[in-house]
Amino acid sequence: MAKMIKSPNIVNSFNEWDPLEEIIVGRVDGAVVPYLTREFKTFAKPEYWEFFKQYGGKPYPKEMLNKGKEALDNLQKTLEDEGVVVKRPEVIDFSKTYKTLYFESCGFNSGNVRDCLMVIGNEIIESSMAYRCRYFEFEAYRELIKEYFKKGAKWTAAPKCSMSNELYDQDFPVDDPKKCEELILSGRYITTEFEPCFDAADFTRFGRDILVSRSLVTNNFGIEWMRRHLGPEYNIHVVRFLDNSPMHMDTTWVPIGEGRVLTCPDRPCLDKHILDMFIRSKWEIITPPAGLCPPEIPLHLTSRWLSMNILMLDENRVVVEASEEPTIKFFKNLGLKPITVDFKHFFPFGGGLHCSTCDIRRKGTLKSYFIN
Ligand code: ABU
Repeated sequence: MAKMIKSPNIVNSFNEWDPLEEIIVGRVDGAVVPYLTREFKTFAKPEYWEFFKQYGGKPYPKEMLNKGKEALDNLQKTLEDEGVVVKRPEVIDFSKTYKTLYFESCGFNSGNVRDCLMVIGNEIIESSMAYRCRYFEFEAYRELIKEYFKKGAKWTAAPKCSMSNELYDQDFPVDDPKKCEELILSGRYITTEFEPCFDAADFTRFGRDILVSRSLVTNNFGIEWMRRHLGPEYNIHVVRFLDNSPMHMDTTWVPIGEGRVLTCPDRPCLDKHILDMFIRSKWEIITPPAGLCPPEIPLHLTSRWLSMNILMLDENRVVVEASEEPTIKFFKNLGLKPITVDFKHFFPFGGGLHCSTCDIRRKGTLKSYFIN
C-alpha cells in the first residue's frame, strides 16, 4: 500500500462560508437519462416525463451533454482563477445496467456531488442516497476519497440502502402529481421509513448546528443515523418548509455568511422555534429575488430557484450563474462581490452551482453561531 502522509486538515469544512481552498466539481461525462420508474415520477417534473420516456436508459442528447460539460468546465476555471484547488471525479460508465438483489437500473451522472458527499470537519461521509439510478454514484468519487484518506481524512460510508420496494410507498399516487403534492404537504412521502436514506444536500452546515429537512429522498431514519453518527458535538435541527416537492435545502434556506441566511419566498420556514433561534442569535433572514432561469433551459428535476443555489468562496465572494441578473444585483446591494459563471446548461442535469460541488477544505474551525 502507498505510504500514507498524514497532513492534518487536508479535509476541513464546518460551514458554507469560511474561505474556500479546495473543492470537488462534478462531471456529466457518460451521463444517462434515468428510466421513468414509479418512484422516479415523484422526482421528475411532470412536464418533462415525456423526455424521460423517450430517452430513459439512453445517453443524454449529445448537444445537451456537451453544453453541460462546458458549464462544469467553466465553473472549474472560474474557481481556479479565484485561487481554489479543483478536483474532478472519475469518469464512470453510467450506461451499464446493474442488478442488485432487489432491483435493476442504469446509472445517472456524477454532476451533483453535493448529494453524494458531505464534509463535516475532517470527515467525508458518503450518503446512502434514495434514487435507484444513483446507487453506484459513489464509485465516481472513490479515487479522490482514497487520496484524501491517505492524507489523513476520516472516511465513512453511511449504511447503503437496499432500495428495495419497501423503501418506496407502493400506494403513493405517482400518476397524479396534484395528489402527490397534497400528500407531501401533509407529511407523507414516496420514501418510507423502511431503512435510513438521505442525500447530503438535505443537510446545511452552520458549524455546531446542522439543519436538515425530511424530503423526498431523506427520511427520519436517515436523519437519526446522522444525529447518532455525529454525536453530541453537533446539534441536528429538523426543519420544515412549505414545500410540495422538498428536495435538498440549498435552494430553500441558504447561509451566505455568519449572521445572514437567504430564505426562498415560495418555501417559507414553518418552524417558529427555528426562526426564533435565528432571530435570537441576531441572524438576518433575507429574501432573494425570483430566479430567471432562461426559458430555453429545461428544468427536468429542479425548480427555477437554482438562482439561489450559489457557492460562497468566503463571506465576500459569491459564485452566481451569469444570466441571473436580479440575483447578481441583489448580492451587490448586500455588499458582496458576485463572481459570475456561465453555468445554466448544467441545470437539466439536476442542480446548480452548490449542487455540483462539495467543498473539501475551508479555512476555519468548529464554532457555534447560535444561542440554542
Ligand atoms: N437539487 C436542488 C434542487 C432543488 C430545487 O428544485 O429547487
